[in-house]
Amino acid sequence: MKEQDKFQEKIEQDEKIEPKDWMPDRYRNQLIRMMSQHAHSEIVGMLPEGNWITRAPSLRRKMGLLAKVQDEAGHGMYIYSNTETLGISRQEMIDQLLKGEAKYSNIFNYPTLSWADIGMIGWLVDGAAMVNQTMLVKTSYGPYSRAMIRICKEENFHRKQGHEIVATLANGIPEQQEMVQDALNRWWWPTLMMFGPPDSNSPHTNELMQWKVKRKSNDELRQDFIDRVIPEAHQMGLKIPDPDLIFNEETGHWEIGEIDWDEFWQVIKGNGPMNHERLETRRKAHESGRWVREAAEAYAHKQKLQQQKAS
Ligand code: FAQ
Repeated sequence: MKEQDKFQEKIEQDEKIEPKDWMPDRYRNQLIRMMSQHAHSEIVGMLPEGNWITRAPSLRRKMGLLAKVQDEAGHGMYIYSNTETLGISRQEMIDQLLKGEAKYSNIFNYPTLSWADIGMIGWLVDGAAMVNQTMLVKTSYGPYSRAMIRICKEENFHRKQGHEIVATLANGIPEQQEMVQDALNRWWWPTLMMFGPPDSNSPHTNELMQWKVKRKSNDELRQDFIDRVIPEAHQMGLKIPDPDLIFNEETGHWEIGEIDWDEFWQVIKGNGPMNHERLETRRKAHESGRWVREAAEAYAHKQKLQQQKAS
């Protein structure tokens, strides 16, 4: 049987594709694109929350946030390693990010203006990421699928801590209620954009679904998220900032108004409110970590020489 046919049969039988298996170049490159963007998102995603570690309102909140940001770093490292199994080095991926050639999630190009934004990132952004990543647990590439199992467990915990922050503020004094509603007003639409452009305008979805890399389309996942999160918002007394929002009794689904896709394309082209600052912060962090990388390399080299001498 030809390699191409064997590959296709595995996909059809729902078997995982593993790093040493033959795969079409296009499948490999699509996964590198998607997984490296995902890893970059985890890394850049630490920045909006990291800004609030020193300003968390209590020791408990500070510990929770610190642990969450550390988890995101871990997810980034884990997904970079996963992507390396496809034949690209971590260094190459990081260079692409720092040169501004790689994409990362639109959502991390918005500022965190108040403590309520930290709750929104946990409840809404991690909530959206989880809907997407739960689908990716079933993706056809073995290493990515297995990484998603562990990552989803942690994201679920993040979502819960975000929900707790939002619910506490929504139950608080009028100023806290106002602050959390303001945060929802700013984060709602960019969060819906995280699922990607509408299916009718998504160049990669069809191909990725044929290969079972994606198991649901952008619009299907967006709808799953909307149906799950709107009742939660209402339960906390929050108002969804969408005058056209209606519940369709016949379909049992919430229907939203128009998403501003111009804003989405602008943000992912680098013209969002925080794109410049996010990349600058990453560049500085990379530069100031240079001595650590060099020291680790020198140590590893020395260890290797000692081992060679001993054997
Ligand atoms: N942001 O044809 P499609 C997280 C680009 S993790 C920026 O629909 P596809 C954890 C897309 O790349 C969040 N760009 O593409 C956390 C393509 O451009 P290209 C990240 C986007 O691949 C929480 C073009 O638009 N998760 O948040 C976005 O079929 C809290 C056309 O799009 C993942 O990356 C976007 N939102 O579907 C961390 C999950 N959407 O490459 C810290 C894995 C689309 O041709 C704190 N990725 N674009 O130049 C995926 O599931 C998919 O790749 C999609 C896009 C759904 C993101």
